[in-house]
Amino acid sequence: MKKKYGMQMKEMNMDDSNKTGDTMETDKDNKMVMKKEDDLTAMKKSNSEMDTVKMAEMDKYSEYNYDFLKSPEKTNFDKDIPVKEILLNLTGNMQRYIWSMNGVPLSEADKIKIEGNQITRITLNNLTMMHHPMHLHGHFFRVINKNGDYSPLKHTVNVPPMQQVTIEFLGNEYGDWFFHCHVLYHVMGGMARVLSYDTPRDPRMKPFPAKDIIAETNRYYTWGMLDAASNAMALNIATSNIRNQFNVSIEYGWNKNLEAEVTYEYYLYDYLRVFGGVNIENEIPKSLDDFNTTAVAGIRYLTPYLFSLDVRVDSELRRRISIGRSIMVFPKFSVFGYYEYQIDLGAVNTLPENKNYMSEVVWSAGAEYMLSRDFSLVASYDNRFGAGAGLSIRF
Ligand SMILES: [Cu+2]
Repeated sequence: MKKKYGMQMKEMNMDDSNKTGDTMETDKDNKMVMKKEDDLTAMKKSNSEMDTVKMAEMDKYSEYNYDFLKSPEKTNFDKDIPVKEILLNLTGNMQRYIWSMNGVPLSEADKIKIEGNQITRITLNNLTMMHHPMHLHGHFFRVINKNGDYSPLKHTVNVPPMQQVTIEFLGNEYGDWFFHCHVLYHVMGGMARVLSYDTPRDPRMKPFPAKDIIAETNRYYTWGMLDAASNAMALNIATSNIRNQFNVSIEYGWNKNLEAEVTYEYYLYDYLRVFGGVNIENEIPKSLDDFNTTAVAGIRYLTPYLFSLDVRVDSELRRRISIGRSIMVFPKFSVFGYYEYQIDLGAVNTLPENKNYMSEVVWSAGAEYMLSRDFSLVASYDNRFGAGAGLSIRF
């Protein structure tokens, strides 16, 4: 028995998991033949090659399927019970590590109203590249699969990347129930909802106000990067929750050039934010005698193809645009570039007599090799600091 099922599983893994039982049987036999042929070819290869092939195969198809689960008893509901259908797309922003449903994290979502003595049928549609084991408190739900009336009852169901799972349950409770991804990093990034029967709150829940759990999914995280190189030092620190971010950046060139900036930015949505802050830099290149401090405001936008764009104006009404991009060309090896153009039309500052405007260009380019999660080797050229190389530390 065990062997039989083990066998089926192995063969089925080669199939698309959406196939029905009938075609699976026929396909199974075909695959068996194909598999044998594959094995013959594989035998001609060296052992190590064969292992690589097998490993790749396992990685690709090592996916269990809920169709293997069948309830010993019927789990279907009476046909007369009304059904409420809900679509929840599982969504997220992996760059900012914010997780959501239908693009909205818990802290910005309303409760989902469900009814007693009604069936709530939820289609979970995973639009991300990660697995999400979705867990509902207080209820067992049916995971609709090929076993129809015998679909299994579960309280957690995994939704694989780019796949859909439909669950349904009967409203036989009262109060509010948490529904969330059980990857704790994801729930704390916002992938959760409250399903609510909209009944008065249970008095025993008083010490656990809903706002606590909502706050837990919208916490501030801090990270930073320190570059120590032969031409310059740079420190970048950011602390951020879903909408708000604070940034500190300090760049100091050993040739006595300094630029530091503190900004607050507000995310209008995942890629666009408005910001304001203070910028300080040395007035004359290669001299720390005089500093120019200005207030700055503008927008920052992560464009399609992941260019970081920054458009701003400062308190001397100078306009500045900058664009930067890092591309990983090989695993662990990336190249990066940055270009910044600032123009002063003399709205506040007095320009030299023979000039209509003053402009300033900053650019840099370099390469980075990741030694580990925390350390990289970096070599770069910056038109203010010159060429150099050193170590980059992430924390
Ligand atoms: Cu998840």
